[in-house]
Amino acid sequence: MFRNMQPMNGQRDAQLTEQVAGRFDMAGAPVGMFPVGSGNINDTYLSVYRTSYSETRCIIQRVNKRVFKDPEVLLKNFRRVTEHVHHRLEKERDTADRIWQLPRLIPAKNGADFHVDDAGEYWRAITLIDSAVAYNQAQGPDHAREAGTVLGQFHRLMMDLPPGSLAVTLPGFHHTPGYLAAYDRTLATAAARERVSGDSLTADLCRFVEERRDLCSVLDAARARGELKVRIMHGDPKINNILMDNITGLGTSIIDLDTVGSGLVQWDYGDALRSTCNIAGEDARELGTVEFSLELCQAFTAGYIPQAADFLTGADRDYLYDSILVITFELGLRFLQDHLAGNVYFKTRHDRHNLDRAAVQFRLCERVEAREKEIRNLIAACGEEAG
Ligand code: GN1
Ligand code: MG
Repeated sequence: MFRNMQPMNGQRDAQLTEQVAGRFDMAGAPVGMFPVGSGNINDTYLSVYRTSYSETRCIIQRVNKRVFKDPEVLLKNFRRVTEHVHHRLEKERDTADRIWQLPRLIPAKNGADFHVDDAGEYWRAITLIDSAVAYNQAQGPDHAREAGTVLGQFHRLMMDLPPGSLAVTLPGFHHTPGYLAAYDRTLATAAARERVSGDSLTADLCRFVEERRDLCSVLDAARARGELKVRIMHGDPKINNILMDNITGLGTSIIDLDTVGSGLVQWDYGDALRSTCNIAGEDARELGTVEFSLELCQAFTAGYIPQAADFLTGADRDYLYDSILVITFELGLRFLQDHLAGNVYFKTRHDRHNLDRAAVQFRLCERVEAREKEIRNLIAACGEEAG
């Protein structure tokens, strides 16, 4: 499924293969669980099974309980969302221009939707979307357009699922003012103040936040005024959660459904764009290489809007630009807050990882701000083209 999802012999986790892989209802005997993917929250494995005549594979994940406090609710949502989408896809199959896919839960052998191990950790198995690949960065305009098509298609399929029908898996997710309040609380601690005063990059990033505090309420205020409507959205549609079919070259699936729930489609558009159009990637080493690509923005939006034409209102379109800026800023703020709190939320590879990530997102904000007029114009032009 992922480009980096080929199992490597040396990485096989023998203990998990023995203790976890066999708990799920897969044909054959488990022969290996291999760490794959690049998620910042859950741990993901490719699990391989063999019979005497075939091999099957699935994805197994350990749910991060520090982030998702109620894993059973998460799995209930997963089932609800995937059943809804599969039902719609079956109904539309004859008129669709491709085979759309979405992973399905594979039950545990005891019939539950998950397996809980002796340490109380929650494990789930899902089907592998095979012959498809996800990239950490956009490969060009065709890829970006397909990614936009996939997000628009997902939103379209979600529009008849009432917002209240899914439980909240992460309270406050994408509530930007809440992240600002959490940042303020963290900043008030002695440990955080020490991190700021001892380091000029940290101090610069904190200044960046001070200059843009008002940004945090833009989408929330539009929702409160009734301009933007709460619907079901994905929550995490970054480019590496969108799968491209290796055979047809078309977008085929969106994965990572843990944050699907009620919210604004603008959150998704903003999150997808901040990840698709950042040509240097989330982990850019050189801040000078961070740029927001207008070409990729145009391509993504040209893929998204025709799929979303039936439900996007004029006000929805008016806030698409703002959503890019707000969600980019929000992610930078979340990384910075986590750095100041001692790296307790996102997985990190070194002590300054969250700080570096925050610097990249804030630089991207500056590039988006510098190109506001062009971005607004190209979104409007895509809208007109779609009618
Ligand atoms: C986290 O785990 P992953 O990589 O799918 C995060 C997203 C961020 C993303 C940044 C539940 O997603 O909100 O945009 O990192 N997910 C959660 O890479 O916080
Ligand atoms: Mg995710």
